[in-house]
Amino acid sequence: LGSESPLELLAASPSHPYLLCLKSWYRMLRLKTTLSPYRRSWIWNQFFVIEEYAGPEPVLIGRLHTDMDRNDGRTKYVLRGEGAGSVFVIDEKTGNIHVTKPLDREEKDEYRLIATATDRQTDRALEPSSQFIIRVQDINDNPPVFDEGPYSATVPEMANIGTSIIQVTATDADDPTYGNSAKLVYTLVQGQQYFSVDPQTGILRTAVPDMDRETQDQYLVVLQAKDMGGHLGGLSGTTTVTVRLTDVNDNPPRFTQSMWSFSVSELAIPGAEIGRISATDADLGENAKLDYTILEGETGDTFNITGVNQEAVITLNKAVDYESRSSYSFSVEVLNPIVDPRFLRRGPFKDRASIRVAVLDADEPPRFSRARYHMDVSENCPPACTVGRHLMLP
Ligand SMILES: [Ca+2]
Ligand SMILES: [Ca+2]
Ligand SMILES: [Ca+2]
Ligand SMILES: [Ca+2]
Repeated sequence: LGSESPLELLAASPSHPYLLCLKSWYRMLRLKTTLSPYRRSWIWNQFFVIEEYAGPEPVLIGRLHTDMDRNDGRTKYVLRGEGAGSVFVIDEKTGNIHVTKPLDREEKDEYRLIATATDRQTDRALEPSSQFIIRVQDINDNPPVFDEGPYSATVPEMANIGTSIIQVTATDADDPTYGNSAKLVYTLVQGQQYFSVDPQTGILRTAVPDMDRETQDQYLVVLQAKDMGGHLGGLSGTTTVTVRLTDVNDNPPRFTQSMWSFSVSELAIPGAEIGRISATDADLGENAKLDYTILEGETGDTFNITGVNQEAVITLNKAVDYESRSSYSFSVEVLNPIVDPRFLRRGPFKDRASIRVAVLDADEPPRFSRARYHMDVSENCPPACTVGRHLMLP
């Protein structure tokens, strides 16, 4: 900086790890200083220390120097402020500043200090005191962390490719403004077959259009976030997302048999149970709701059907008579009342079965053909004489 700048910042030995850093900052400082309309005699305002660096000896950060220093030992350099005397020590004769222990940028990223140069004999200031900053330079010493994981999420089965499921977020404690130490890229470690993740946003999406809940209803996805922009040598963290498929109505109901045969005694009274039939539906809840009906036909209203879940009960609605009709045949239908138009191409969401009911002849007690009879008998009838005949019905 020449004679115009009486105080200099000098870098440590060329083999020192901080040298490059200081040199580049030194150039920036020069530029800044040149542009400043209010130039002061202290020309530095920042030093750098790479975090977490530990050597056998206190590490030299840099050196304060003033042109007023005639190298006669009269100049005394003094450091005050944050960490002065403990974290940072200065050689009061040479102006060399050392850091005494490893620093953690994630704990404290800068220290504000005040430098003073005084005449050792007169104790007068050779330069006005000036504040400067020792900035802690980031290294990539923190892996990405998924604070909210493990996650769980749901997506409807059969959802279109690219359906958004959940957004995962990892954080990285390193410096987001310097280098790539906190630049994260998301990838899938497990579940690539069915899912994709946006490398930048962490949004998990479906990657296939036909995930079927009835085949597999849950997936364990393992996601990774890697810093250094995902490049080799970056640090990584993982999390899991348990993806559960929710049901859609993609399965029609099916009777468990195509035909049932039952029998009923002609003595059975209306309301009597004739038999039970069943149907299945692989879906859940409303999508598996089954409505049963007896289809219109010659049977009329002789029978009733009442469905409860996957089972339906056929009951007698009207008395039957073996002598007038000994068997009945009719069709029953089962259907899903709520259908999803997307799956109608898979066929009608209903099914039919045939029912045959045989009426059993019963040993009926004899009945009088009439409820009341009127007969005449002559007064001269002997102790046993025929009064009349009546017909007993079978
Ligand atoms: Ca990092
Ligand atoms: Ca760091
Ligand atoms: Ca269904
Ligand atoms: Ca389903």
